[in-house]
Amino acid sequence: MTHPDLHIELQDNVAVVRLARGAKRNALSDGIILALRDAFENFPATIGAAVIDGEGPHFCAGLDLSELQERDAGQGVHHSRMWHSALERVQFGPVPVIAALHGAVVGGGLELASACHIRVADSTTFYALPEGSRGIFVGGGGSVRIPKLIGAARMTDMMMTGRVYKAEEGERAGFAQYLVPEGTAFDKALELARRVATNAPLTNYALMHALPRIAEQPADHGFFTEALMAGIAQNAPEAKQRVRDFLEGRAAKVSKD
Ligand code: 1HE
Repeated sequence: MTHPDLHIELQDNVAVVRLARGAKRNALSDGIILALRDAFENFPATIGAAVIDGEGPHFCAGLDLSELQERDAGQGVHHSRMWHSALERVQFGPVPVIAALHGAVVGGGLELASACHIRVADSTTFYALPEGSRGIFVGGGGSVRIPKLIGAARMTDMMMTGRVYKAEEGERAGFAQYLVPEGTAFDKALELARRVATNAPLTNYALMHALPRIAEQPADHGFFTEALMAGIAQNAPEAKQRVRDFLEGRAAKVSKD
């Protein structure tokens, strides 16, 4: 499924997914959400990482509020579950996803960003959950994912008081792993995606699919899952080749520069 407000461009082994509804601050209509789900289900096997970006001065203004008005309770449940299935494909899909954040990252926009694996924010970024003041609740997985980034206490405060986090304090709170100058989030995200795409596929798979599950498990289960994943990863021919490359002086050393 394609959608005029979601542009997908394959740049070698990186997919660039761009919300393209700048006039409405990239507000997420049902059509965009379904197209997003579809995109992450159908990348060619050559794609090794993805970047999500937003057109114009804001990453995303969240749910398209103009679509909210006509829904009853049952439809609201199904609508939320639709968002869950789409963002589940982003988080647990085929490839790591880097979000390039700028301007408003609010409501469902923050829910989308929190389903990505790495968030790069430029200095214009701000984070908010206006659901609190609109009389609604998060519905795109935010209550599960956002506390994992910043803690339930901060999320409660944001929704109860309308608190807005600016770029720098947002990075300190845990929203983004990278803070970059204005206008450079996309370039940095693309650079990281290219690097991530060079990893052994099983390593990326372990980081996307095993690590978050291990984090949810009791410690003794987590250690056991870790051991299984470690054994599988190291058994791959690619892992053996990479270790051989290092031992024979062909691979880069770890460097702090
Ligand atoms: C929208 C939306 C939207 C803008 N749905 N149309 N999200 C919110 O509550 C955030 C609402 N938006 C804003 O607070 C502001 O628009 C922004 C801070 C993001 C940007 O401000 P600004 O001054 O750059 O733009 P603007 O003039 O407010 O908006 C430009 C147009 O986009 C305008 O339409 P126009 O026809 O008058 O030009 C806005 O109405 C429209 N627009 N945001 C629909 N969100 C799975 S559950 C998730 C629940 C939520 O996400 S709730 C939070 C929703």
